[in-house]
Amino acid sequence: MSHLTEEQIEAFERDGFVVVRGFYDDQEMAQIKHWVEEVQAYPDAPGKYQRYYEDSLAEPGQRLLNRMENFSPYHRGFAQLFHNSKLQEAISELFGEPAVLFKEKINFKFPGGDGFKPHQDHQAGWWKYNNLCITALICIDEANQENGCLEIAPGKHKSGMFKGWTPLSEEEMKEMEFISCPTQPGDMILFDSFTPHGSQPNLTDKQRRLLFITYNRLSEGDTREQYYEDKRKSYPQDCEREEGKEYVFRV
Ligand SMILES: O=C(O)CCC(=O)C(=O)O
Repeated sequence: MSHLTEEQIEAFERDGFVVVRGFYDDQEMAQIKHWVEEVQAYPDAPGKYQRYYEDSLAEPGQRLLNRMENFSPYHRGFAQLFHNSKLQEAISELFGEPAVLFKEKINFKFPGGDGFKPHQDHQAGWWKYNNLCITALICIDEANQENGCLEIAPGKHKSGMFKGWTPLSEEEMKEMEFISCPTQPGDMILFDSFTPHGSQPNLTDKQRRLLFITYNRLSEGDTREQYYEDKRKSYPQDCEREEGKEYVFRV
């Protein structure tokens, strides 16, 4: 059974992304939101899932949970949502072959949480693991221009990768036009790992949570464990960091 229409597949190929409204219904979303709240409440734990913090832009000195990654091995509900599911099937339709989970994260964007400079996901060292990824953004809380929804530059995904490990420069963005993609809970945005995107800070008083689930072609291998092993070394979560050492988020 197909989960995407021909028009949606065409739009994805043309623009490098497609917005699928209401991919999950209200009942499914109530469940997913509950799971997000469960993992959000997990304690920091060295050697397990990975939790990253940021400085609040609103309250100096306050640390905010910014993102959580690699939690599906520690949560049965998410594992079922990501594997052998309608989500994995929809991504496989776009690849034209079976997809395998590469990584997953929740971006929490609490009030005062920062935005993301425009970038291509592939610039974050993903080229070491595969040639192309497709990410599904699942909207948990309404996302809009005030709280920092996703902003995307359509039609630029076929121009290859810009510089590794660095966001896009003003010069590189000269020919790009970023459009806002507001979403409601249950909406999904599918985008390719060469599609330029970013977002603004959250200047409202409510959190804005988005789930990002990334797959690659199964024919390029299952490299998820290797990716997280490498990331634990190169950019460890806050509770695994050495005191006095500086860690800088690059892209
Ligand atoms: O959560 C957001 O606002 C955008 C996230 C993003 O671009 C990323 O994590 O690569």
